[in-house]
Amino acid sequence: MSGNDTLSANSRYSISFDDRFHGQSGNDVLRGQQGRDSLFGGTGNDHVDGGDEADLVRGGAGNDTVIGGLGRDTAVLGTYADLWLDDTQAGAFGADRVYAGAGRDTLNAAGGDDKMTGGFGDDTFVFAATIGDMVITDYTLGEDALQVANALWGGELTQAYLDSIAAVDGGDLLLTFAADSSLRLQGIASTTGLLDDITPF
Ligand SMILES: [Ca+2]
Repeated sequence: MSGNDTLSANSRYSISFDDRFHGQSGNDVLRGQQGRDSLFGGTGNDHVDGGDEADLVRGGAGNDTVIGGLGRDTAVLGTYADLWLDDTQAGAFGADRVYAGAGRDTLNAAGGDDKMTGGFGDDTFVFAATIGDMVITDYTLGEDALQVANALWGGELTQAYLDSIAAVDGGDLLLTFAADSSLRLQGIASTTGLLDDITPF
């Protein structure tokens, strides 16, 4: 398909419940709804929504909005400035794998045990109060940024407080907010400089 397409895969009418859409060029709206879907926005500024279950959602080139929905999704946001959104969900059920790719991306982690790679560009990772055990594989101090819900901080956000919830674990920096609520920054050895990257909200 080319042009600006709006597709909706309502798998109530699908035997397999598995849909595959390629939007190609144009600003496409792809909605997977139920089923294990494979959605690719292609070029253009696309809206790609996996819906329920474990989907493969890809934005392609352009400033895309990519939504995982429920289930353990794999997301490849593609080039340019993309936005990742997710449903609130807990633990392994919502353990998404997100590759943001090149560009200044914004990744909103609403819940689940997600693993995120920002890729090239200064990326912003946003953590709502409902996060599970999150991992960022390539966090870069002073370039990437963290927005963290006030509800996750058990005290005033100072360097001393940050140090009190931080631990170096296996070469990573692990921030533990509560049981089953943490953020692992792979390859980061200390909290030095991290406070300047964090915006509470
Ligand atoms: Ca990026």
